[in-house]
Amino acid sequence: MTDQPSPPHQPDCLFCKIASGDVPATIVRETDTTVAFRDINPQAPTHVLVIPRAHYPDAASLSAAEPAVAADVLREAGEIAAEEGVAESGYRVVFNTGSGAGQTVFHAHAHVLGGRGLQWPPG
Ligand code: D5M
Repeated sequence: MTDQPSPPHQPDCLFCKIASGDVPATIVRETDTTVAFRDINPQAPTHVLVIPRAHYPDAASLSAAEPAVAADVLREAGEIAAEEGVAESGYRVVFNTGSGAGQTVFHAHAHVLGGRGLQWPPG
């Protein structure tokens, strides 16, 4: 039994429910601090989301509060790219931050996109 505080959790958050297993998802990797699953609306042949188990509304608030977990999310993104076979051809890690940038789920998440040519600048 440890006295560590539970990570922040928001009962009505979709990604908190995926992290806890209350909502099903196609999980590709899990660690003590992160969960990675396939995006329900893939924008590329590889499109995986990496989330912290803890609830923070976006990447900036996650990295301010728990920089080690933000680093875990980035490390997992790289591991997934390697496992999915897109690391050599190139891939993108995206944190949409704020509704003006297209964020629709307000639980921090990295999109890992690869397996096709990706345009720059992004739309
Ligand atoms: O990205 C939010 C992403 O979350 C978007 O690409 C769809 C994805 N999404 C939404 N619901 C689900 C479920 N249930 N499983 C898997 N993926 C899901 P954003 O950057 O906030 O626009």
